[in-house]
Amino acid sequence: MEHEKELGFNSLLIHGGMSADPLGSATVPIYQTSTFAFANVDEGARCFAGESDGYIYTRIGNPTIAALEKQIAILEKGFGAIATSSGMAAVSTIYMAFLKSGDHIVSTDAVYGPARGIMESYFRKFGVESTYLNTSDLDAVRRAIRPNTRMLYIETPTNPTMEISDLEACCAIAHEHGLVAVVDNTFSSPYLQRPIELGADVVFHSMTKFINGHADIVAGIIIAKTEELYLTIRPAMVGMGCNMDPHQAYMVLRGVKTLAIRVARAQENAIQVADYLERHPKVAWVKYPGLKSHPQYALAQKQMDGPGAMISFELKGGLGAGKVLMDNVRLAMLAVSLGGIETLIQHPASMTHSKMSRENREKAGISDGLVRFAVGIEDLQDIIADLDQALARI
Ligand code: LCS
Repeated sequence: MEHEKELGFNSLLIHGGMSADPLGSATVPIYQTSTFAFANVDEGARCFAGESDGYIYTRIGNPTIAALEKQIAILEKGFGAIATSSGMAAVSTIYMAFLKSGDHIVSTDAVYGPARGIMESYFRKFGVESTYLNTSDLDAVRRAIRPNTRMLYIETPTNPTMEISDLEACCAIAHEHGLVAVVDNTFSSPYLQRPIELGADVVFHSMTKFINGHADIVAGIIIAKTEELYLTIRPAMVGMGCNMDPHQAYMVLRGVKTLAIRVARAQENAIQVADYLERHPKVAWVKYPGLKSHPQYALAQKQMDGPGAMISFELKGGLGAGKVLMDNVRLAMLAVSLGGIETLIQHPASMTHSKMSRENREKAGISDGLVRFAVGIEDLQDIIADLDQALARI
């Protein structure tokens, strides 16, 4: 569309990145093909030389995937985006694109478990060093930077501790030291937080979560602030074969259209659920950026357009009580993942973050009793009634 710059967020969700289809299709067609025919040898050579924008091969690029990349780049205010097969493919691509043997990365301790796991296993094997710390402590971030530090990788809010890092300040520190500032924006989605506006160089998502939002697809995407960054990341994705499939792209294009109404509704529910939990006599603590008791409540108000739909909490009875709760919910599904239309509950210490050492989990604030609650878009009274009946069994 010509006038994209003037459109609001909701209109961009529907029209952003859409080009007029020659046959008038209202949706982006699925180009379910592995390869594309060239008109002649010279045209093929021009495509490979980058002198023509014709498509070559779906691992390198595909019109359905390109439409999604354009859409998300617009929403995140980046130069361009690179879709990947999963959120973890996005993480691997980013590491591979920017890090080399001898480099060092500083990152959030309560980052999504496997993002830290592959750094501390595979990338360490290739000589990449890492320091994980609470990136909401800016002095600690400054102190951790070494002459060989290349990347500051922030997740905010964190999975599952709901800690918030000051993106503007963290990105400024990164740039003072010549580091690339990478932000995992999965928990907020571009509807609630746009890190590039706050200084990030590279943003990524597990689109498995809010962006697709229907628990039927695993997918990821990386958004680059500049053309130079885009051209650094894209070949790493293509070379490692981390590409998305056209059908997957179509599903996400379908899901993203309702991002704003889904997140707004789930958030409305979450605000009430967090309040309910905080008042419940069997609950020890609740961590939700929309509660005044959250240690970074003011920062969340400043850098996010809303507190989102993820809550973590612990019961007074610790892990034992948490297990009774998780085994007795009926509406909420006991399952990992988040950001879908349905309410999910899970136990990070034995599930999403079970591969972390106990020591690292404790340092990152992931206690054994921590329960993570991903609020869906069901009726609020049903979500609360479900928690109520399960809590009554403790
Ligand atoms: N970043 C964050 C913040 C995530 O929560 C996840 C997945 C990823 C990256 C990786 O994305 P994926 O490859 O799964 O698309 N988080 C999950 C979770 O909390 N439960 O199940 C998966």
